[in-house]
Amino acid sequence: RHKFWETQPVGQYKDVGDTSLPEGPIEPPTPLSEVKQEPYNLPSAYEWTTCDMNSEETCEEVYVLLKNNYVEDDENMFRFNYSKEFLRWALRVPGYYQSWHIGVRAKASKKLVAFISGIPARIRVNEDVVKMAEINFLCVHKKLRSKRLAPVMIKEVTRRVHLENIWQAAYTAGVVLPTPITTCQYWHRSLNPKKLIDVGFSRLGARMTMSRTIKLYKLPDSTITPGFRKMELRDVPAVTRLLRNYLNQFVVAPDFDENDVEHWLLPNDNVVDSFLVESPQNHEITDFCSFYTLPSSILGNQNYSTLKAAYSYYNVSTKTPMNQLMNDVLIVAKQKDFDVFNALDVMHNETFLKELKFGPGDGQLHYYLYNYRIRNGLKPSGLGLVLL
Ligand code: MYA
Ligand code: JJ1
Repeated sequence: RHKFWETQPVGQYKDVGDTSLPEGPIEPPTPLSEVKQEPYNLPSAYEWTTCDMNSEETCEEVYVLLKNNYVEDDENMFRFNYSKEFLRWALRVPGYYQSWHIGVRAKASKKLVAFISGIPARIRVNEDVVKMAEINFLCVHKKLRSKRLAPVMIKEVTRRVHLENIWQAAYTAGVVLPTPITTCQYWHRSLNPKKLIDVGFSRLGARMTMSRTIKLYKLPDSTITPGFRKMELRDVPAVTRLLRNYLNQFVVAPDFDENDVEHWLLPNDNVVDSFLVESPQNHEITDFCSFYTLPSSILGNQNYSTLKAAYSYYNVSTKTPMNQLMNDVLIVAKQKDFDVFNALDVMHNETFLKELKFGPGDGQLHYYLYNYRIRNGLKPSGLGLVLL
């Protein structure tokens, strides 16, 4: 059934539920001298290219490929439209390898027709911190689909990850592959219900009028929690402590240091927004919340071309109730003109989703590890990891 994935060191369907298999790497590392030194072969009309995301021109090419060919919903009404700024942030991370930003070009035209990327990360699984690659932005041009290009790209990124002496990876996908460590549900909180209904993102509920719907989703004009403010550079040490302590309780979570927090969580215009609660009494930082900006193109609507979506990222509450904290972040997102606020049922998100009027979407997100077996089934609430 999975001609490619059956050959890979990932949890296989036949092994699901086999408790005799040990947790940890599925196969041991091989000596670096035994890692294949040359790239895998592509069909002869195509060639590998390493994408320099510092180059405005290359970044634009990756952006355009994804804008026209990346992930869509099941009815092909929306397509992710990651901005160039976002792609630079997502790929030029602390300690990144340019060799893991891999493109495929048509030899004749030099047009970029496929892409896959990896970034380095330390991911803790139970007690073990494992060096991994996070694989994302796998994309093959619509005209080149179903030609088995994706397996070649996955093998090539795997080879280049191995060359850096890294043997595990984490990735997410909307499709089911062998075999998810857990499956998460997308939830959506309408901020601009009229537009969402007009573009077919949501529908008027039974016995609901437009004006009742608008009233239902109305939010206060300004945030409520005293001491709620934007995160700044000087907050990096305190936020790192708060977040590390919080992420400790999850089975799978990133092992963030101050450098990582500065990169991933310090506000970056139109890419990532972060807020915290600083106690007005003792100036202690007690709570934190964040979201990233990922618009989608609206396919074939007369009136609108983009859906402005915010995605819940890392949130920590120790003093402000999670509901109140997230209500404040919804207020900020509304102020910033987002149409919808999206979240997965990971970490403690279930504690606020229903109360804050999120509804389940029609999409799921499956989480995977490459060459690492997790013994016990993991619930979404055991996941402390959000991939972009
Ligand atoms: S998830 C986002 C993926 N991108 C999209 O959905 C964008 C729109 N779609 C496309 O561009 C194409 O449909 C893609 C497949 C490129 C997805 N992850 O070439 P094919 C398997 C893994 O004929 P195409 C993200 O970016 C499929 O089961 N495998 O198919 C994370 C089949 O194998 P098998 C996938 O449709 C990516 C084979 O590919 C995916 O032309 C993580 C068919 O190939 C998928 N999303 O192209 C990648 N979709 O026969 C894995 C299909 O066995 C990383 N397939 O069923 C693994 C870790 C690597 C590093 C390891 C380091 C140690
Ligand atoms: O956004 C998604 N679904 C929306 C739109 C559905 C349009 C028709 N298919 C949705 N809307 C309902 C909202 C409603 C608001 C009021 C309350 C009730 C709910 O459900 C879905 C997620 O639900 N998104 C996708 O399908 C996009 C792909 C998701 C997989 C992503 C894979 C990414 C890989 C990255 O590595």
